[in-house]
Amino acid sequence: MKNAHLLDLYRVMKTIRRFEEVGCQLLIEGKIPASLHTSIGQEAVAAGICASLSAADLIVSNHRGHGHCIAKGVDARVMMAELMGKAAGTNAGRGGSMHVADPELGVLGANGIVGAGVPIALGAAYACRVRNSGQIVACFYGDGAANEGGCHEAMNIAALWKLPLIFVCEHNGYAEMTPQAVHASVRDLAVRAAAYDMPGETVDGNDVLAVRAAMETAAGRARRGEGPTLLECKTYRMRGHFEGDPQRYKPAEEQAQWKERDPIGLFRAKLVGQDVSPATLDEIDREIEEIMRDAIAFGESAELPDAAEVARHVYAEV
Ligand SMILES: Cc1ncc(C[n+]2csc(CCOP(=O)(O)OP(=O)(O)O)c2C)c(N)n1
Repeated sequence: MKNAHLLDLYRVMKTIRRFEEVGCQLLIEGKIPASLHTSIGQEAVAAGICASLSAADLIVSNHRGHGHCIAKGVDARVMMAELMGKAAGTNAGRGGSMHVADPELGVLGANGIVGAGVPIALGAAYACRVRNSGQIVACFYGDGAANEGGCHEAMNIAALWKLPLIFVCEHNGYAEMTPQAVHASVRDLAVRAAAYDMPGETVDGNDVLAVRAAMETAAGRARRGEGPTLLECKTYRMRGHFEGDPQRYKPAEEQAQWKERDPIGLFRAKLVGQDVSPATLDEIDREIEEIMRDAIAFGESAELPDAAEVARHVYAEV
């Protein structure tokens, strides 16, 4: 892979990390008026999957969706404004962190209802087929969502109709506070793909190049009309389920082990090992800090929605 593409992956992952770290700080300061679910530790999944998508392709996200949206091209300023409930946000301040959407960029929406995005992605993939648009759809959902009935219904129909859909299961080990061993009968959720006669692969979700390679194959199949793929990306949520979660259910040793496998640290080391100079990466980091400063300033100076228009954008206007 060309160095420029590798640096893009680094840039996307680091932007997600810093966006969410900044978001955590703004939450403490009371500038974000809702709860925040970060994907810190899971950035390689968003970056690796979206690297194989074109601008026209579509994603469906979940309640932990900042990374997916950034990787698909949502502007940090507009998303920060949304998190702050401002009129300049992606959803005109009506959605907040869990509902970021930007259809122009192919982001069909984050979703606070666990598993609810999966049937939406199915519908989008069916629309791509009916319109013969050439687009494909990536659907991000968690290991908890993988047990929802709608997820299985969507997999069945997607496989039956060979729809251009990639099921991206972000297996971060927990559904809220429930460890995977307590909520799923299988260790590797990718084995469930066999029940629907589609390919399923378990990928190291902290290795952005592994995620990207698996997605390249899956996206190729989808584009050729060969149907869906289930990609289970094994990763780890390095912070709480929500900001403020004391995480008593996570063993300290487990947290320490995954800290060693921080996807950004791993990728940075790999790049430096491939003769990318640390100064080049530091320069990208500086650029990202500038983007964050700009996003905070944009969000803080943006207006709140006009109270007289409170019902606008809530119901469809026909
Ligand atoms: C239908 C539904 N059930 C329960 C909840 C409460 N809830 C919010 S997030 C969550 C866990 C989701 O786990 P997972 O899908 O693994 O995603 P993760 O939070 O690990 O990213 C639950 C149970 C919800 N929002 N919607």
